[in-house]
Amino acid sequence: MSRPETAVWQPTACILCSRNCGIEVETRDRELVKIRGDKAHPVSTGYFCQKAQRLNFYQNHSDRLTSPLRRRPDGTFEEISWETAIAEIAAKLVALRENHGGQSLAYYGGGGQGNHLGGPYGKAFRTAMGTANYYSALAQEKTGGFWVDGRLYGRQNCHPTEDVEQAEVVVFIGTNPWQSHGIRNARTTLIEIQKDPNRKMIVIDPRRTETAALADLYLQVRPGTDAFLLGAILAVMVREDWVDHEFLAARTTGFETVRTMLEKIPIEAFAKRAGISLAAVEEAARLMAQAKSCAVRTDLGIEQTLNSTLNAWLRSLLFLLTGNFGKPGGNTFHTYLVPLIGHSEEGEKQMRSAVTGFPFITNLLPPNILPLEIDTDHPQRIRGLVVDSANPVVSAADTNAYRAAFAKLDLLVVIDVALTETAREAHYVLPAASQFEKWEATFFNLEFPKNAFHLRKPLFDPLPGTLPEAEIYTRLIHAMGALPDFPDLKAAAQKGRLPFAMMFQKLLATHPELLDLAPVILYETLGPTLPDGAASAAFLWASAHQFAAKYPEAVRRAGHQGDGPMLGESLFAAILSSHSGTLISVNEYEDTWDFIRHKDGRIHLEIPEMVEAFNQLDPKEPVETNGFPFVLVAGERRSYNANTIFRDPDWRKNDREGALRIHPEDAATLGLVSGDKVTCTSKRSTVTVQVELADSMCRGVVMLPHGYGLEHPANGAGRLRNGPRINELTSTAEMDPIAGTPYHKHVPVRLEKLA
Ligand SMILES: Nc1nc2c(c(=O)[nH]1)N[C@H]1C(S)=C(S)[C@@H](COP(=O)(O)OP(=O)(O)OC[C@H]3O[C@@H](n4cnc5c(=O)[nH]c(N)nc54)[C@H](O)[C@@H]3O)O[C@H]1N2
Ligand SMILES: Nc1nc2c(c(=O)[nH]1)N[C@H]1C(S)=C(S)[C@@H](COP(=O)(O)OP(=O)(O)OC[C@H]3O[C@@H](n4cnc5c(=O)[nH]c(N)nc54)[C@H](O)[C@@H]3O)O[C@H]1N2
Ligand code: SF4
Ligand SMILES: [Mo]
Repeated sequence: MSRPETAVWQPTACILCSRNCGIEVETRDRELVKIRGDKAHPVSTGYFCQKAQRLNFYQNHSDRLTSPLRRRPDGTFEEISWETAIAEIAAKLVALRENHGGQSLAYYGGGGQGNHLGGPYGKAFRTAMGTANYYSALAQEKTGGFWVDGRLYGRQNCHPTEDVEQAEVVVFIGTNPWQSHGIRNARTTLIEIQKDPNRKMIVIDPRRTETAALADLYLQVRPGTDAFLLGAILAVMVREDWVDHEFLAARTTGFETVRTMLEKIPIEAFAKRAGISLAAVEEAARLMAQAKSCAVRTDLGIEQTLNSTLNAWLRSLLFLLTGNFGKPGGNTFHTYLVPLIGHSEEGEKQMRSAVTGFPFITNLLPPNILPLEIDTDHPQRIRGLVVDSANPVVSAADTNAYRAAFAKLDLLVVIDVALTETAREAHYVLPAASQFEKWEATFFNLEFPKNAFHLRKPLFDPLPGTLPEAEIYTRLIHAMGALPDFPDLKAAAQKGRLPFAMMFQKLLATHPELLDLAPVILYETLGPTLPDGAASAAFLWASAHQFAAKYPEAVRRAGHQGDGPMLGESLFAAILSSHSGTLISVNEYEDTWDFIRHKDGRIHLEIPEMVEAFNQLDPKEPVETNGFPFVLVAGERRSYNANTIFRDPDWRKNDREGALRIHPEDAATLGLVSGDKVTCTSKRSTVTVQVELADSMCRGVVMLPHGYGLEHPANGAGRLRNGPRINELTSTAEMDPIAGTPYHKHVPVRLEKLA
């Protein structure tokens, strides 16, 4: 094909982080040739970062899969047809379910940074498998926070977001949005805050990050001590009576317990334990409490470390005690078109994993326990696992434990676009169409007061041999005998959505057991009637109706019209036709209180388990290093890493080897200069890395980037590994007791210079 005279720019989104910025792409053949921000995207409005420029390395590389693969006894793979693959996998899943119960099956992944449209199909597939076992990367980071939200607000999916853009004071704790983004149009937003003399930025991070360099107040916290620091800040607020009594009285319960708890602590000793002066703690408390508005944004730095769940409670108390909730520039809830998470009951109805008895949070189990749930003689162990859109062999704690456990499985199926490290362990590998080859969407729609949804149209046909997840799961569910045919519904769909809606509602009313299969039913019935092959978006029709029924005013404020079901129809029509994304809801701040799910409509500040954990904090200096004098932060976000989404190291424009950052004085004691090689040894293993001296580091702390250690074909023969595989160093045992979130940011290590 010759290149068209005028470039055709097509809208889609970047798939590298939760922002999913709208982009426009100029394509040639199957290449993404030029990329620019899409000004029509309702949230990102033209913004995008340097990583998006490299997206062609995701779309086109030599590890793309083009055929289902089956492992031979000698460990090599053979190509098989889709028919064979689906039939054999389905038969094996059904046999495992019948012989050992659905409990013996599990599912891992179900959507990365940009590909969530397959998620509901994965859920239907879990129904067919008869299992609730769902492992997800979200349980490597956010589940402690979700659990806290459940207690504070009544349901684990009452999720607060942060209005960084309007806040007078912005607090970033354990996050580096300059590199990781996570907030809207991060770099522009950060620079705006920095330039505005009336606004202040507080950053709490052991490394003077790119974000910290812009801060008005930077607190170089010792790794793993945020609970002490946040406790000290909160205690100052209470001591000075810098709390919002009006808000606390009107909206919350349990303040007295929290106050008593905070009044008891030795503030200066807590501050000292965190490596921060009392004056700086007082200044932070004053800035947050006295601002007209203050928003708190936290991420992995307090989640993947000691006291993960406790940290989530304390950070919530920062905005709740100061009354910075449900108002502009504070923290607020948001709507969800398709909920990213659910809710797990506690108490008598608490669901637990079979072997370790670990509780589900938001219907998820933590990857840290998965090897233990497999690699055991327990009769209810996991024997069959399906992994979709994840690479746990490198991205979950303890690569070697994962490998050993996966070798024990009767069946491991991996659905991915690439032959990953996890796929190499599988019995079957199923090739998915890439995110630019199918209809896609992200469910990271966490904005308030204006929330948006972006259904993306494919840029290309599926690479020959690949299928979208919707089709893969539907075929599997059929082959498992779990999906009836619905000729009448199909016929009704051909006549129009109104007759279809009536029949569909009647079907679910008479067969409520089909509710969990609704996405596949809609895919097969309504799906074929949608324009441009958008069948896999069919379940959004139901989502749009539910959403419009729940938030009619907010949907109308977003510009959609109609009453009753017509509002849902017009929302769905807008989602289908606006290829750069569309506003779905515009809320008023008063709506915040309707999101609370406690019966009394209040925020319950007191969480007994958290009060107890807080009371156990001991500010005395720990002395034991047990031969591991450094704390390794395993998994920093930098300018050229993006989880394990890119496999070809040529995508990186710098930091090709993924250097170990170390403070120059620490380096001097080991006789190291930048570029030297060292071994980095933890309790679990040793990796060899290159060092980079960095003044931004704090003494005693070293950092390695996330997402390295992937293999790629070498020129010539064999495969090469690019950079350190950090999860060889981490341990499944090092995790939060409540949420099971790993201590990736707190790995004790020693370093030795290589000759
Ligand atoms: N460039 C890039 N961006 C990404 C990604 C990527 O791979 N690359 N991944 C995306 C994903 S999946 C996620 S979840 C987000 C994560 O985004 P972030 O959480 O912002 O990223 P990290 O760099 O992992 O960790 C944030 C900060 O925590 C600090 N930290 C370490 N230990 C501690 C501690 O004990 N206390 C405190 N207060 N801070 C500590 C680190 O120094 C680091 O600056 O990034 C997303 N964006
Ligand atoms: N030590 C340490 N470990 C960490 C972290 C850390 O900071 N330190 N960070 C953690 C965090 S926050 C996260 S989110 C996880 C991320 O780790 P994972 O949950 O493993 O997710 P990704 O690395 O994003 O892997 C995405 C996979 O999806 C595949 N993929 C891409 N597009 C598609 C598609 O359309 N369909 C299908 N089926 N597959 C697709 C990619 O090829 C890749 O294999 O890592 C965690 N692991
Ligand atoms: S990596 Fe994140 S911030 Fe950068 S363009 Fe992609 S989605 Fe936007
Ligand atoms: Mo993440």
